[in-house]
Amino acid sequence: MGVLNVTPDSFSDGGRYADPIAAIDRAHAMAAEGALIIDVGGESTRPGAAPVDAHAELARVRPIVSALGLEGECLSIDTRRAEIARACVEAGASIINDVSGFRDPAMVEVAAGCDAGVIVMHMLGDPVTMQDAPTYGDVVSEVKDYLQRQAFRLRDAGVAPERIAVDPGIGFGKTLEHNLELIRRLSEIAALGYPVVLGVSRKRFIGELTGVTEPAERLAGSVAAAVLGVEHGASVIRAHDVAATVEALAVTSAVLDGTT
Ligand code: HH2
Repeated sequence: MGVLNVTPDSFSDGGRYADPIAAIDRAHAMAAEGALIIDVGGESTRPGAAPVDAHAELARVRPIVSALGLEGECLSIDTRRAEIARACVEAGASIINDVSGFRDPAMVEVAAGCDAGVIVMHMLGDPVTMQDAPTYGDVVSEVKDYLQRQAFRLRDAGVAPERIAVDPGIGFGKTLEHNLELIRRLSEIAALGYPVVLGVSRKRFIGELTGVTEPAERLAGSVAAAVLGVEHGASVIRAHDVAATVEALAVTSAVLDGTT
């Protein structure tokens, strides 16, 4: 899954693809590099980010989703807002990626009223406060229980289980140790039976481990985390650097299960 942030302020690529032509070119480039899904987002959810106005978010994402949808790309819309999810599914998105894990009943309703895939992600609180001393008893069991509960809510509303994927939400209300524990024990989350999506690309914990302060330069650490994620059960890797990630995962799957 290639990341396409059409925002002015995303933590690693804010402003680069705010122009629709640049965004569409970037989507084509990621597809050519091997991305099977393009994840379009119009709101930064980096720690401390304030929410954007719904009109502004829709104005950023809808033209891109419509243009790419017409070309038949597999698109995911990264949003916490029901009206944005609905408009983008109508415009051609086939996956709703909600970093707030379908907490909003209106989001569950949108999911139930369409046939898009859904990604249920775990986040502690909201982006403004999530990194204020996050605490858990056992981070893996708490995240797993939350994902299972939210998946049941979706299923109760009529979303077929085959449409659901889960994501532990690396960096969303987690310390370095929490992130490492979640990757190390990702197979426990995969045991829920839903495909696991993992977003580690360029994140702060990679910088904390490597000393690389510029997010766009965290490639080696990001690829290492992606490979380990797949080894521990991830099915989808959300990445900014698609070519390098696709190459690394080709080797990983060949070694793990003979897929060449
Ligand atoms: N991470 C980010 C955004 N959306 N979605 C899923 N499912 N999993 C993730 O880990 C995830 C996500 C944050 O990364 P990015 O989009 O690069 O930054 P920003 O939120 O600043 O736009």
